[in-house]
Amino acid sequence: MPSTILEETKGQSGLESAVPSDQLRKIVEEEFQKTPIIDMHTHLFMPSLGKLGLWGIDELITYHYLEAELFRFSSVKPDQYWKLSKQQQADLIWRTLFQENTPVSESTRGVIAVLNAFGLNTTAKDLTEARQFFNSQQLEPHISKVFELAGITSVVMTNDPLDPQEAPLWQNNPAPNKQFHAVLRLDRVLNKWADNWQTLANQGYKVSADLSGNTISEVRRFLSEWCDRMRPVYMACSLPDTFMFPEDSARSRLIAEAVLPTGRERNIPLSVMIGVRYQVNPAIKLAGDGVGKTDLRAVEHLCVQFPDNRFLISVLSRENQHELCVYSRKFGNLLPFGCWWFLNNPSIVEEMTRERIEMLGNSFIPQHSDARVLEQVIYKWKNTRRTMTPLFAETYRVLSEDGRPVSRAEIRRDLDQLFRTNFERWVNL
Ligand code: FIX
Ligand code: ZN
Repeated sequence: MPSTILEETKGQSGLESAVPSDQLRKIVEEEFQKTPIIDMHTHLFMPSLGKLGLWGIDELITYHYLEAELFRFSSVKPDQYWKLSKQQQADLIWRTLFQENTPVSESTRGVIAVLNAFGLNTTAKDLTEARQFFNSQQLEPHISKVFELAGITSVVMTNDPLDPQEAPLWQNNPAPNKQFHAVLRLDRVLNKWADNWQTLANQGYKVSADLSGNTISEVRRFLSEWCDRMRPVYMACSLPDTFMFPEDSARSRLIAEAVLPTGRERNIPLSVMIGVRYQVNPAIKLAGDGVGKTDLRAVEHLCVQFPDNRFLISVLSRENQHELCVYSRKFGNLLPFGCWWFLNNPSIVEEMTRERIEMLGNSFIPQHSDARVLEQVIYKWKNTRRTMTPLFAETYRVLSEDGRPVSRAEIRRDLDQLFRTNFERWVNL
């Protein structure tokens, strides 16, 4: 296993003809369109996990990003909104954000881009046409069509072994799907141990609230058995802005004594997504989470104390991005990824990606979609390509101006590295 990402890419250079500077934008665009992207963090589900997978117009419109925006424009109160049916909620959001107001926000524009990709009317008075279209789709061919339109080859799911709906499905050995990779998501175990240890006990693990007795070894057995069941590409957890490691908490002990040892044993990384202020407004449910600047010394301590573990790290606060780049320069076992959640806006994506290239070269993963609804990958990757193409082209223009032209093959290799092989290597895919 390579100790750092870069080691294995050395042999692939060797110049074809150099791309003239005025052609760089066009060549990057062409190559980026063909890059077989792996979307390394989503909330999508493979078909064999049934109704967990969200798709279609009503799910697109009632995405929690749009619900947050609805409550800014509409006089409808959250408790009134939750009493509506899914279709009534979608109709209200369509009327409010797409008819009575111009859909200029990143999230509303996203829905427009999806409708447009399927040749549907983007200014329709209501959702009748869109509903007819999506209701007439067969899921599996629709998934292939959506992945093709998005220009992605596979996605990484978010799978919760304590989710009352999802866990039983995994215990019935769902048919695997090579376009969907599993992840063992541990938010309930790590962030809410006091509320969830009983669920592990109900699954037959001899655990206790205070971590006494065999709890640690039983949690390791729990993790191992779920790794056998899911074959996850990584374990993952989102963490609050107040996260600190080490600390006197069940979470800190479980990370150090159960999760990371299992990660070493199974040679899979841990992904930590830090900086959420959970439920600052519970009235709007999933849309109610906020962001907070976090003390990234927790990351420093994890990387120092566990050099044989690999970490995938994303932080939610804009103010933490520079620090994360600096820590990534210090630790070869840290791979920063994505412009997560409230950062996934073109103005910030540009800023973050430029800084990461300047400080890390191509040794990071620029983006993930975080799609919760299947068709969202279409606009999220369209936006990413649109925002990053000029940025990559400018990077190459400056490099050639400094005396080192690049070839089409090198551009192709770099894009492949950023959006596929960096991830594949990190997770042994
Ligand atoms: O923790 C996460 O994986 C977050 O991405 C989600 O919880 C969040 O709700 C989301 O959808 C962000 O885009
Ligand atoms: Zn997510």
